[in-house]
Amino acid sequence: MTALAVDLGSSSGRIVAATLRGDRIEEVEVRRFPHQARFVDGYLSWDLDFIWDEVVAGLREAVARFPDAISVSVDTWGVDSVTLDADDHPVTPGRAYRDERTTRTLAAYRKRISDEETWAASGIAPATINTANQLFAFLQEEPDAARRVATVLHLPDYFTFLLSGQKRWSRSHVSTGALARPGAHEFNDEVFEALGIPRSWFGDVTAEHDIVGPCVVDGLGQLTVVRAGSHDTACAVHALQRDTAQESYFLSCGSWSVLGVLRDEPLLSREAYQLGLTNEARGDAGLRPLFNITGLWILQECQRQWRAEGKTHDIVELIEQAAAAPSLGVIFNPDEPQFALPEGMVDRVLDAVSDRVGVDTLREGDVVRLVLESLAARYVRGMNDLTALTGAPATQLNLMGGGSRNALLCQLTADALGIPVIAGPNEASALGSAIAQLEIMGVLDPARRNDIIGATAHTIEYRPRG
Ligand code: LRH
Repeated sequence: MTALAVDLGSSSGRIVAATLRGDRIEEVEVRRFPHQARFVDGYLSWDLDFIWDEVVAGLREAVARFPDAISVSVDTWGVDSVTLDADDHPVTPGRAYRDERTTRTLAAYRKRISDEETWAASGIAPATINTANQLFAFLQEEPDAARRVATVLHLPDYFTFLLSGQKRWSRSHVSTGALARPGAHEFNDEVFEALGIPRSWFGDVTAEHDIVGPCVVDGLGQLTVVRAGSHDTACAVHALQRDTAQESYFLSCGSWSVLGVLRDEPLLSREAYQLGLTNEARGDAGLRPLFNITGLWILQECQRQWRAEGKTHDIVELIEQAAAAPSLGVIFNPDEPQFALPEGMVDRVLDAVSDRVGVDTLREGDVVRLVLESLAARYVRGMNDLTALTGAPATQLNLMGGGSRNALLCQLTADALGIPVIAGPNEASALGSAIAQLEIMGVLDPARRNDIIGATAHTIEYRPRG
């Protein structure tokens, strides 16, 4: 039996066919497409129609190649949503979380609800990217458009709606937006009221790991649409081999570095708030308290700049050069807001260290090493904070997602942490989605999950050097 995972990241999307064969899952990437937010009407926006066309084309290709495909589930990056009019058409292009409108409206937002209140109301770290901030900015800056809105769907729920005709508000994605109570089992009406966001735009929070209904798209009628975890990191942690005797610490490494731990209850202490922790939900009933750290986006943006300048930008070559480059002995803090913005990233990175090291002669490999060492140092701080909050020391860190293919990053992280890094699976979100789908469809017994992950994920252990 084959499950189809539609895994949409903020720089690329993929459709993966995952077939259960004995004690392992065989994955085939049927389609992958790059995409990027662009300015429309002065706002950084996603091309939802382009993404949807790619998803449908990928799914049609997948059912042609895998006639035993039974299910499909969509997961996406966090916090973004789609505003729909009464006829269910998007009112504006899908606005992107990196747009600076939420910075412009932040002071007004904080007058309505302070950072402490956001944390107390949702268990989510206050951040300008949060869905709550984005909808507030939308109301402030585009009031005419806002008047035409009948429904707001979170991004994966929008695509699930197009696939199935069913509108829902999936818990794991909802949890990223600061609109729900801690634990994200229900929306927090007080937040809606304080910000003036019409509660009627949303229904109730929907639990996941459930069947949605038959796929209504032409040619895809054999598929059952399921909710295997709507947020990409929720799917990724479903592909984490769990040792119930120890805390499961994870680092999901893509454009973002999502560093967290699996828990049943949120971590809601004042210290957790001060450290910037955020309590997001899993696809099952559990939680994943974590730090959202600006991650390989910094490197992706450097590559974009180098490509435009006609310099080396191939990731394999860059990592080789970085591995051969000596450490500069300085780092920068990836949490600084300038690293979250698009464009001119190489200059920003160099600016951040130019008072401590000569930057004029630095080559691409030196910059890549500087970025990776800075990320590794940030992970150390994050792990120290997490273990202080849980009270449970870490014996290893499971580094999953695309970053697990970056051997230098894995090794530098193991060296900096002083504990082994278990790298893989690299397509963690797609694998987690597929496992959950097969479980939901009754094809796979959840008791076999750890063994299936072990047999499927080609993990590599990086031991700390020195
Ligand atoms: C990673 C991620 C992360 C953040 C961001 C917006 O893809 O989901 O957890 O929420 O996207």
